[in-house]
Amino acid sequence: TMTKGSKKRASSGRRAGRSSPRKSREASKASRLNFYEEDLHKGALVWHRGDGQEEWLKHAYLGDAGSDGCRLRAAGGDEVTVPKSSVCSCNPDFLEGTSDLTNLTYLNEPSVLHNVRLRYDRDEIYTRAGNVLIAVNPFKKLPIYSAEDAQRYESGSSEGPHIFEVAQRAYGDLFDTGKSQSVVISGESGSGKTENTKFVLRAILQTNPILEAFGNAKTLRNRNSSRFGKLINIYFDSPTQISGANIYTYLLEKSRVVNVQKQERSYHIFYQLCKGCSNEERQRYSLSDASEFDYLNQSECFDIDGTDDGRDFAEVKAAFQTFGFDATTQDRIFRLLSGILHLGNVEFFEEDTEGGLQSKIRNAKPLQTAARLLDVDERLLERVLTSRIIRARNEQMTKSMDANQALSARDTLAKHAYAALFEWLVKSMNSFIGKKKKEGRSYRNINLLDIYGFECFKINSFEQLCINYANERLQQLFNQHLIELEQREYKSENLAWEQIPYSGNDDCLELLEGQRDSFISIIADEINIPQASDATLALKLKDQLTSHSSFVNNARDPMRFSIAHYPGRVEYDVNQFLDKNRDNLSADLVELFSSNENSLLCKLLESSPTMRDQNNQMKTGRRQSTLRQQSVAATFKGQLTSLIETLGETSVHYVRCIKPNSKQVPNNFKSDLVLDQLKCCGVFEVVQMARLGYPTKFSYEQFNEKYDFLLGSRSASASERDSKASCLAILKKFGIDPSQYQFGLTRLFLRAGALGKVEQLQKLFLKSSVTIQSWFRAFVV
Ligand code: AD9
Ligand code: MG
Repeated sequence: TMTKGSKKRASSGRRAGRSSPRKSREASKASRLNFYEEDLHKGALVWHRGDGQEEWLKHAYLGDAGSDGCRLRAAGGDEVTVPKSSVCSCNPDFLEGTSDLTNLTYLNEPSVLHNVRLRYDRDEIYTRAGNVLIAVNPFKKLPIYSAEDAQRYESGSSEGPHIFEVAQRAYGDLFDTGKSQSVVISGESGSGKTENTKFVLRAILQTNPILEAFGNAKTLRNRNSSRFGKLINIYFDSPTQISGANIYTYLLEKSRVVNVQKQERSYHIFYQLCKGCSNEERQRYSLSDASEFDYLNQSECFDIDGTDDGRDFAEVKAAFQTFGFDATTQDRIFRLLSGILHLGNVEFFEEDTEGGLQSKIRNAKPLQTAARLLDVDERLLERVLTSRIIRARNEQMTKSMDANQALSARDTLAKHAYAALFEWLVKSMNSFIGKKKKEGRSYRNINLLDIYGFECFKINSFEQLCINYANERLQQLFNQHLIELEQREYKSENLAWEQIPYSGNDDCLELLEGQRDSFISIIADEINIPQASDATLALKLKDQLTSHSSFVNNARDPMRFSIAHYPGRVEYDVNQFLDKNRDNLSADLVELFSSNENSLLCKLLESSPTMRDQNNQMKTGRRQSTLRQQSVAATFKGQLTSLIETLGETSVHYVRCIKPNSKQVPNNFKSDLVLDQLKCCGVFEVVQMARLGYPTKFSYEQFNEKYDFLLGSRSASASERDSKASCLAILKKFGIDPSQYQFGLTRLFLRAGALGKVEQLQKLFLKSSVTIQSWFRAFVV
């Protein structure tokens, strides 16, 4: 668990590693945001939190008490004298529960928290923070997602913060600006990303039963946790014509197929299959209760409260139908899944032979059943699980494997089979929903991103490192888009502007993915060293990264270290890092896959990109060792980089999901937990930017061209269009306050909402009706 304690330590650890920027940030926050004594009259309300108290409480201000203290009266009537540093200004009553945090007069932590909490208590889970939508997970069904609700956002009669509003805006902007759009939904594990994505995607929800059954699982953080990342790309021919969609997936956690920790589950589909099959299917796939399968019973958790696996299985089957998977194909999929389960029941023992320890299969039955279901030869399967063929020049030698190696070969096979099935399902769905691009057309698109959220468990492995790394990249994009680039532009345009300090996460990313001396670079080298082990990797990591400010060594345990991620510190264990990064199959397993072309398993593995490369290498006789192998981490880095590039070419709408409690229960708001999330994801800085910044920008020519019609019949000449003077005339004519704009070197900069009045006028001219529904309506399958 990311306990309060560990977070505290995490942030102080980071602070220690950092020098002035962080300090000045704290100082300026304190002076600018917290306590404005000059505004106060006697009896005015302020926030106060005493030492060791969890909540901020409202107090009445009574007066200055000298030497940095002031007198307050608590709600109970007691008078106290407290340090000013424990007091924050309170917003006026009429702002209580405002739907946009940028409206708040005082943007201090208790005020923002109070506002979000007040709304949460009223089931108003969405709040705006300027351009960012904050969504607090209600952990209960709210009556705000009906077709009528969507309709109201579509027609413009509802405007409150809502995920439908974001969808509507993305859609509207797509056609207003002609620029592709993205909706990026982020937040910790269990905060509501996938649910919000589904609301945006309502009408193509049909994709979800399949993706979720195969890619989601119960974790300690979330009963329905996404174990893969996905980007859904919807492209349009015209405003009402969706021409297709494409799903890209990122790094499925395949270790879950063979390794599940207590209280968690493997992928939903396995339990659905065991629960939902008919008697006839049960026989055909030799299925019994989930508890009969070692891959499933190791975690001692089979059911999820509120989830009916049998019913969900029916949904998956229905979705298979919709997506054109016929009965034969479904049968092959279920055979493969059952085959994996039976494979997991194969056990080994070892015998001492001349050639070393030789593993033997203890129980013939599961092997036989697995071979039958996977459509591979039983003897061949037995051989590849228990021995390895070494090819040297013209000779072949059989080398025995001990029981551990055999187990590992078995698990490797199961993991690869499942991952290949997942890849293939996505590909098949894509060929169904993705229509061919027509030549010479330019397509506009909307991207929806829903990846796995930041995770911190007691023991964290390579999967968590990848998940958290992906979140760091997204956080960096967020900072760059909303805070950094914007301020850089003000500077280059010579605006009068006082920098809003923020703590970026570039340090941490440098540690993770830098060209040299980073996790990824060290892992990439190490997997190509034949003698390397997890221990040598750990040694190198510790040796080369210790001086890094985001790296926290664990001196007591040679295999462990922590990283100071933007939401807090996470401890990782290096065990299995190397295997998980090499992620290859032995030559024998590759051979197994080419043995039967009727087997779905063989077909999938042969055509999966990673396998294909390996297979080709085998066929051409080039040995692994002569080729530099790419690590899984480096491949993932490449995928993330291209994802970020894709998003960078679009206008991004951010949704930040917040988890109000760790118990996954409704009506439970843990202030410190929420505040931590609001702080570390940059909400305070974004609101500051939105209030003080100039988000609306025009070149002088554009502005003149767009608005000079409002001046009456005169039409500006080209030279006038260029001039600041003409812009100023327009601004003045419409009574826009000079505090609301600045003239930059090349562009006019306006505060948010400055053009409200002018825009309203303009709307009457250009009545546009865009709809949320219509972009999906065309798409209902
Ligand atoms: V992870 O990173 O994939 O582990 P997510 O995707 O952020 O995580 P998810 O959307 O799966 O979290 O939400 C977790 C659970 O919270 C859901 O299963 C719902 O039970 C619950 N939830 C989230 N958002 C809503 C909502 N808007 N309305 C009702 C919700 N319930
Ligand atoms: Mg999810």
